[in-house]
Amino acid sequence: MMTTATCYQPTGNLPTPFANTPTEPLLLRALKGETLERPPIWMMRQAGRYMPQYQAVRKRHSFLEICHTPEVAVEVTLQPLQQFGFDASIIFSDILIPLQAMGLELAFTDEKGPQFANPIRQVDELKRLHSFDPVTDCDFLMKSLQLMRRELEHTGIALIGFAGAPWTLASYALEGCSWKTGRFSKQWLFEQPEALHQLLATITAMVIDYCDAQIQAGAQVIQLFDTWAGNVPTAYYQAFVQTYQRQVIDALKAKHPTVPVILFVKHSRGLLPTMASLNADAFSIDELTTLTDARSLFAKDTVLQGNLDSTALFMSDKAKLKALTEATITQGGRSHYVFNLGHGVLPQTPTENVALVVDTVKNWRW
Ligand code: 1CP
Repeated sequence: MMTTATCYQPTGNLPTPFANTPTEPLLLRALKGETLERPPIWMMRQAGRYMPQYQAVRKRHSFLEICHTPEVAVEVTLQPLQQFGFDASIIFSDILIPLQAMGLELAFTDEKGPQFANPIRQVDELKRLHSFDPVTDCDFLMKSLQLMRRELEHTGIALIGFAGAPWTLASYALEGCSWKTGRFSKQWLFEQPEALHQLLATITAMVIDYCDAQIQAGAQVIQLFDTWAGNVPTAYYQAFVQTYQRQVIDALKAKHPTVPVILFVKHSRGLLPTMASLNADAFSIDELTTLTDARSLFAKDTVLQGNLDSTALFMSDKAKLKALTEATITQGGRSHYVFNLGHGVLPQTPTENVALVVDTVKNWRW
C-alpha cells in the first residue's frame, strides 16, 4: 500500500549487506578510483515505464504528481533497487522540474512526452524565468532526497541527485519540447547569441543552486545530463555548451570538493577530447564510443561510466547478453569504472534482461 506524508516510515526492505554496519557505497569507492573486485552498477532511467510496478503507480498518479509527492517519488525510486539490487539509486524526478518551478508551464502526455505551454521565443520573454530558491520552490524534491537517505542507511547503496546541464535545459525552454530540428535553439545561437548567453547564465546559476540544495538534502553524487549537447555545431560548442558545463562543475567542486560529479553527454563521440579538460570526476560514455577508446582520451585518474547499448537489453539470446555485459566490464577495467548503459533503460525492456545484466555484474570477480 502507498504511504502518506503523515505516516511515512522507511520501508526497511532493501538488501543490507552487513546489517547495521555503515558500508561505504561501492559507487563512491569506484568514483574515488579504488581498485574493486567488481564494478558498481546502476542504470540511467532505472525507474520507469519498463517496470510493471511503476505502471501500477502511474495508474493512480500522473507523472508530475509522482515527481511532486515525496512519498510516491520514494516508492518508485525504491522499486528498481528492490527488484534488481542496483548499487546506486537515482532520485525519481525530471530535468524539467526546476524550469517548471521557474515559471514555465509543464505538461506531460504519453503521446508527446514533456512539453512547455509557454516556451521562450522572444528576448523579452526571458523575464518569464523568475528567481528560484530550490529549497522552497522544489521542497518536494529535497524531502524525497531526505527520505531516500533514510531508506538507504546501512545498505551500501549510494544516492544520486541530478540536473540537466545548461545547454539542454535552455534548448527545452526554447523548443518547448524535445529536440527535433532544434530550430529555435539554433536561431538564438545564430541570431541572438547575447540573449542566449543571458538565458544560459540564468539557467547555470539555477543549476548550481539546485545541485547544491540536493547535496545538502542528502545526494551523495550529482549527475549532469547534457542530452542535447551533441547537436550543437562545433564552432559554437565551446562558448555555448562547455563554458556552462565548466561553470556548474567548478562551482559544485568548490562548494563540495568531496561530492563526485558525473557528466553525461549523449552523442559525445568527437567531443570527448575537449570534454577531458573539464573537472568532472566521471564521464558517462554512450554506446557509440568503446570504453577502450574513451579511456585513451582521458587522464588516468578519470572515472568512466557506461556503456552497454540500451537496445542490447532486448536480446533474446541470454548467453550473448551475458557475454556483452562481461565484455563491457572487461573494457571498463578494475578501477575508475562504473557499469551503466550508454543511455537510459527503454520502455518495454524485458525485466528479466535487466536482472540478468545486474546479476552478471554483481557476480563478476576480477
Ligand atoms: O510515466 C512516464 O511515462 C514518464 C516517463 C519519464 C520518466 C520515468 C519521464 C518523462 N522522465 C522520467 C524520469 C527521469 N527523467 C529520470 C528519473 C530517474 C531515473 O533515471 O530512474 C531522469 C534522470 C530523467 C532525466 C531526463 N528527463 C532527461 C535526461 C536523460 C536522458 O534520458 O537523456 C531528459 C532529456 C528528460 C526529459 C524527459 N522526461 C520524460 C521524457 C519521456 C523525456 C524525454 C523526452 C525527449 O525525448 O526529449
